[in-house]
Amino acid sequence: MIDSAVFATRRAQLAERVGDGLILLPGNELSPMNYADNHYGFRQDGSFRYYFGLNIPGLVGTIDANSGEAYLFGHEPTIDDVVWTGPQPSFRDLAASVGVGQTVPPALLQDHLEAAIDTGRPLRFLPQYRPENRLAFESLLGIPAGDVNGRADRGLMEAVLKQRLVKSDVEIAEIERAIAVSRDMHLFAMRTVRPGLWEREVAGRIRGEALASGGDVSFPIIFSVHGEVLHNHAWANRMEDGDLVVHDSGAVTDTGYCSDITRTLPVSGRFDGRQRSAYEAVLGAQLAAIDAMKPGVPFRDVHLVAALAIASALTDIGLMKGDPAEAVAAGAHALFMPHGLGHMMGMDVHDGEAIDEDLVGYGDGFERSTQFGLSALRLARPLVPGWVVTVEPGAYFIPELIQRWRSARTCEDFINFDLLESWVGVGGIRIEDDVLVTDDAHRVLGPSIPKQPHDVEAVMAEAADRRHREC
Ligand SMILES: [Mn+2]
Repeated sequence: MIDSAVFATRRAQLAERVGDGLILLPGNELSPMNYADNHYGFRQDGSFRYYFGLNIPGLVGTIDANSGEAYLFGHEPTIDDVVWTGPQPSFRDLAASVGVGQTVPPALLQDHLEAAIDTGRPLRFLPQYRPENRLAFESLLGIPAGDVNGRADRGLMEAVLKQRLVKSDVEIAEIERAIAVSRDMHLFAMRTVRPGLWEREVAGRIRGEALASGGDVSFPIIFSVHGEVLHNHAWANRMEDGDLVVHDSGAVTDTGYCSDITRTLPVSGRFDGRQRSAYEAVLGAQLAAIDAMKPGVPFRDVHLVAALAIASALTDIGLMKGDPAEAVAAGAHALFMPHGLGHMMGMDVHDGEAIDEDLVGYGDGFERSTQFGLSALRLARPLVPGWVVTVEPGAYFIPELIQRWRSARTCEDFINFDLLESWVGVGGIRIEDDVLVTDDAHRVLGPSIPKQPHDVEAVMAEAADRRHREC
């Protein structure tokens, strides 16, 4: 439960920053799965929840930027609502719990918006990622659904991001609560993974940990022995001795804050020689990158610290050759790590990207690179105290990519393709933690989750021992 004054203060700050006009912030609706009344679990829009707190579908909030007044549009529960979903608190009380005194029936929303437009003041809204909200805008405002995002208000987008990306102590505490759930999810996986189990047998129960905490997963769980497929949501493989399994998952708390943590486990319970050397390359890169984080340092530079650490370690292994710094400048490391080092995290697992990915991560003189790998970096600009950023380097052995680079002779001065071909099958490794930028440096958030190879192996071995004793 977050105090009502927190939401009132956020709205007042936004109104002051934006200055004039009416700010329109629609919440999310329930999304149907396969027919209208059978819907997916509800997930509120991040910006609506940040300013209006309520985790209920079908609401709309407005903030008058001139007067600072806020309105919530929704209806009082009907007897039908009570019959089907049980006794409900009154809408007026819910609005009061987030500091809003003015509740208005949804039928009056159009008049409210038109009254503002008639006075010649701007109506300001964010880009809408849900099609039903774009359709609602079409019928409310007469803007064709396909044009809605083009008419989003740049000043509002910047003001909301400036506010949402810098986390308060209350928000950091909520994120750490989500990471505590992540810890349960990861320890469960470490204690359960073994040869012969199907990925889905573990992934389904990992989600159970998130649900049992009172929240849910913050995004679909990635749990796969094909970790080289970066966003593999299938869980369709049987885990075999000698496999590595990438487990990238997160929780969302009942207050709407996320975690996003990745660990990579040896299915056998012990890393073999090649797995260990590649794992240590990734872990070394993650620790070096975290160490480089402090206010004012561009996250692009932190990404390059990780890239250089991976290139250096892979050169020691013999998979890369030549000067590691030159290899990174040429983009050769991206054969192994084709993604960016991390992203903002908060109420959304990619915080702020629902508003605009480039506005979150670029600007301040930073432009997105076109180089393969670096072009996938979502955040480049200098770090600011209060930001929470994921740090998630990886190393992957992607057969199709290796083949393509080999036949095109891409970066051949830096890659030992002959040795590399014998590594196809190792799969992928990623290690991710959530890091707060503090006033002078950084802090890795949450309770610690084993990531040193011997710590991961110890958790797995202890669980295996217990299983044997119970047999
Ligand atoms: Mn992530």
